[in-house]
Amino acid sequence: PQPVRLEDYRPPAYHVEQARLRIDLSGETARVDARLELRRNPAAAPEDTALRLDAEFLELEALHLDGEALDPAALRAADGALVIPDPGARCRVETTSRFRPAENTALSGLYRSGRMYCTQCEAEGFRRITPYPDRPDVLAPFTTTLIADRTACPVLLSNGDCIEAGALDEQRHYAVWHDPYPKPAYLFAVVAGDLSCQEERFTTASGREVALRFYTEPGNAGRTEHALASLKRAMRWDEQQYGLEYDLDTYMVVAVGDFNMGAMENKGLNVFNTQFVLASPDTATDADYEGVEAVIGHEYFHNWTGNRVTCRDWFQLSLKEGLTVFREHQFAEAMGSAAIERIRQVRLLRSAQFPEDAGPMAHPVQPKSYVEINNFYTATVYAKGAEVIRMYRTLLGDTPFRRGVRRYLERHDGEAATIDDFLACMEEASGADLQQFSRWYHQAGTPQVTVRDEYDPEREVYTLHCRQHTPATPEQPRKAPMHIPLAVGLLGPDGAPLPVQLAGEPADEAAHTRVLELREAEERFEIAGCPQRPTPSLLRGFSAPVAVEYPYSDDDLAFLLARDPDPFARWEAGQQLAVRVLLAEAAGEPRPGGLERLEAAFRGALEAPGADPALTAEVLTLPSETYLAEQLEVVDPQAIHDARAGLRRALGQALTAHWQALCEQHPGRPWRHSAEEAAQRRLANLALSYLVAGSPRHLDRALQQLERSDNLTDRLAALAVLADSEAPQAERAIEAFHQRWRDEPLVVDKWFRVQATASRPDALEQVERLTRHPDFTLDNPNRARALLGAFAQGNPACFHSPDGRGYRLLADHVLALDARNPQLAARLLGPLSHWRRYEPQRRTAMREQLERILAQPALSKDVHEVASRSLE
Ligand code: DPP
Ligand code: ZN
Repeated sequence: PQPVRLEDYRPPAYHVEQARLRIDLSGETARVDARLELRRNPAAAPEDTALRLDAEFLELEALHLDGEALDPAALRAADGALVIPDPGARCRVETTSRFRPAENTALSGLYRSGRMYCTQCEAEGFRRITPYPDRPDVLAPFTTTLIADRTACPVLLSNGDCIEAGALDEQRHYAVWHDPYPKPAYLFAVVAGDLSCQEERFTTASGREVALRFYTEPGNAGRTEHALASLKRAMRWDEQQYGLEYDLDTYMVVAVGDFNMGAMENKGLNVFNTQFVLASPDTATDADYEGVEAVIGHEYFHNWTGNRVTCRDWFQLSLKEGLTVFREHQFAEAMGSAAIERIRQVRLLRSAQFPEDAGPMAHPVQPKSYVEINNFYTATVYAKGAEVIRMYRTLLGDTPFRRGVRRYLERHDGEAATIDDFLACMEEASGADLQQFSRWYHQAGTPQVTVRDEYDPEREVYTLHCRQHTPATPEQPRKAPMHIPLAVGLLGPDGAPLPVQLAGEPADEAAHTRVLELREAEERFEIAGCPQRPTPSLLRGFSAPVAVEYPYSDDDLAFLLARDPDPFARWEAGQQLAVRVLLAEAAGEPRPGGLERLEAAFRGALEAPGADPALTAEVLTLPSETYLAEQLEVVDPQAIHDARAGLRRALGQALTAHWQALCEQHPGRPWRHSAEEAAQRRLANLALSYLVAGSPRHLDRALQQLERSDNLTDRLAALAVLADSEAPQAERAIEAFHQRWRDEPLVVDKWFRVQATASRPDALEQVERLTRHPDFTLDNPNRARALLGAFAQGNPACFHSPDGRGYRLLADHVLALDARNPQLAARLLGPLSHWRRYEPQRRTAMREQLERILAQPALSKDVHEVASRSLE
């Protein structure tokens, strides 16, 4: 397959002025009649006179150009597109096509999920509905007539507002929807089915009355309360924070059980994976409630950053995703605890994005080429992209930053924009020169910042020497220095925060946290007015997506953990202390006194008066096995696992009384959704897991909790502890849980996930067995991810079984899935791409599976690209 390159971008030859669709879903075969009014694009190159209508998965029945019949077969290009050589300056194209939604197992385009019909068009699904210039820089107003059986599909939805509806005959009815906002085809959606609806109203700041409608299959009615409340908070927050209001009379969200992504921001008609919209105490954990609020916010925020202003081409994906993830993060920080939110963002970045940036799939936030765009909905584009947006704010200040966002939205409203357009608005709004900063979009890899210091007691000057280096990544052997905001604080020997006053600057510019701007490969910063040698607190708030190295002593880290006023830096100090102890243990050279020091640090955190329980829980959570592996050149996952499990056991035993006390502090009231109570539950459940890690005699506590809890958070925490155990009563409890919840797909997903990630030596055999469980299916993406994705990513020791069985298991399923749902297959394949990092036996076994996959005939572009890039 040929790659698509950014440098080859050409403006579209034609614009669509009007798109009219008639979609008839009343039979097994969907029939789509499209009428497109087109006009030559004056900005197109003169030689680009052919009209290209992408098409795939469709049977083309008829094609008319300005009323005259053409033979579609004669105009089809090798990739299925219709290419009409020179249809004139203005033309009308009418097509009739057919396809079978039930056979659309790729879940891209229009397909069936359960008993309803729904769509997913991002990135290139619309061409599976009707022939169309399926590229984001072609924007059109859509009018859509949807026809279906009245009993099977009483609800008919599309983008915009419903302008007409009625009966067609005895069996069928129709609805006409009109979306006045010109949009690219990837934001198109239709839904048809027998759906329950929860409706509420929202009045925008300027007085527009908006109907908010949440649709689910009838069995899930009553589970959209939390999502609705979250949506209202998001709408209000965007008005207050950015002055952005909703712009249609209806905002609809539909919950769909079979969905490749988390959710989709289609104009006026969001389609959501059930996992990110449904919430009830029996089917969603505290973390799921937070996830729903975040994703509801994310998709809503896209209405401006993504829909009103969209992307010129898919190389600009981070223009909408990085910015929208950042807005989602801001929203979460405003609704809950900013510090906790930030810690979670960093955890995710380090466990998903850093490895990506260090592996064969590494790509810049703005990739330069792709074979299959679906492979570029990545942690780099999303999470690192969001960090880049955060850095603008850190460097420019909040007010200029918001001014820049406003300018960007005003200037490009109704247009398809580029990352350069956004950067230009930021420069204009702030007066700053961001040319060096733009490298964050173009250079892949995680910059490494090395800091050394010296202290001059005579001059009372403390000097930080900073060196930066970005490692080579595929196709980018050499990197130029980045513009890095490094937020720094200083602590005096007594723990007091010291003002950071750069030498030569007036004292009144001093602040307790200063953002140093790194621009050179090496540079130094002199800080004046330091009567004693301070301890530096570096990268406060995680001010840049970099890895910082400074030779802290263990004492320094313990001191920062106890005293740093920046909560992120405090947490980070604790994590780094744990990393040292764990890596030394994994290398077979235990750090003398390491355990004692960590135990003391944990004890300090547990006993700190007035501590925030949410932050305490974060501090007491050891770094993940993935993050630990990231620190090593050559990874032995079993050694890492054993070190971490051993430390958990030791801490479980050393602090038994503390854990017991915490378990008993559980709220005890009937469950309700609240950040404070969620933090208490988190801490209590963490305590339970340490207790059981310390001694199996505490298993009964987990069994009781499983039986007595009134909510999924506590049940699942107990279940996870039980899943690690091979005791017969634990196995019975797991079975009973399935019996009790077998009719709740989202709970059954968790049941699979808990077993896939269990810390027990036979987890691989369990997963093999579970792939044959009657409830397991590759046809449902959530289920496939719950078992196979969770196992490959969340159970490194067992997935990386040295005999290669875990790899074979994954490869078998990737191949089985490839012909049905290539997007999902490619995603599941991801963990194998890191084969080079492992010790030789595993490395070879992983490579063999990648080679075996690549040797298959008729592989999808999706899987082919991941497998071949991995082996390059
Ligand atoms: N655009 C969706 C989202 O990130 C996913 N395709 O919101
Ligand atoms: Zn998004």
